[in-house]
Amino acid sequence: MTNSYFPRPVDVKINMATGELDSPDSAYDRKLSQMYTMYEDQEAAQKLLGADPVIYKVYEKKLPELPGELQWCMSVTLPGKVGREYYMTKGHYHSVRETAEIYLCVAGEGYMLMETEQGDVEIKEMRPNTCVYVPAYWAHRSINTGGEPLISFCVYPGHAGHDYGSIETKGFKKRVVEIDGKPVIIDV
Ligand code: PAN
Ligand code: ZN
Repeated sequence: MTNSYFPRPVDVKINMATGELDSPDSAYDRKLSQMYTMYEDQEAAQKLLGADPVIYKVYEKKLPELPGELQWCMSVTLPGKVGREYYMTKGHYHSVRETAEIYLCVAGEGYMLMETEQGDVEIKEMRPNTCVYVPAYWAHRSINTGGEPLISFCVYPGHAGHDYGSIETKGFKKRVVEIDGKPVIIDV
């Protein structure tokens, strides 16, 4: 090596039933107040804002944000709805668009909604032991359509970064809502 950067191995224990790590470097809760504008039903969102429920949690190990390294985390989307729309993550593109991600679902049920800037949309079911590959250039959002937390182990390139702005502005082209007690994918 020609510089002082030299990574060390890291190990961590994961509670697959809850998504918690024994020693996370970062653990955060995303509450409704931080994303309520993303929901279809703004009246329903406003009514829930007083209680300000946690929509999802992320437990991370902080690793070098460099090409060649990997970042990984546990993503836990809680069960619930805002109006008829299921709890979901904000969703994002990677700042470095040429970076992909793997999601291994370990618990719960739902969907991975993916979309490109050219307007292609794909949605894949998430169930325990389902592995979804999110290719480079695809924005991605987890949606929990079940009654238990939707828990995934996520791995992506160290330098990927997160671009939330594009999705905050334009949203996704599809939503997942409950109609007659069942999840239905609708156009926005
Ligand atoms: C995941 C997500 C996690 C939370 O680790 O960051 O599921 O979703 P948002 O980042 O959209 O709030 C990931 O895709 N990382 O790249
Ligand atoms: Zn990502």
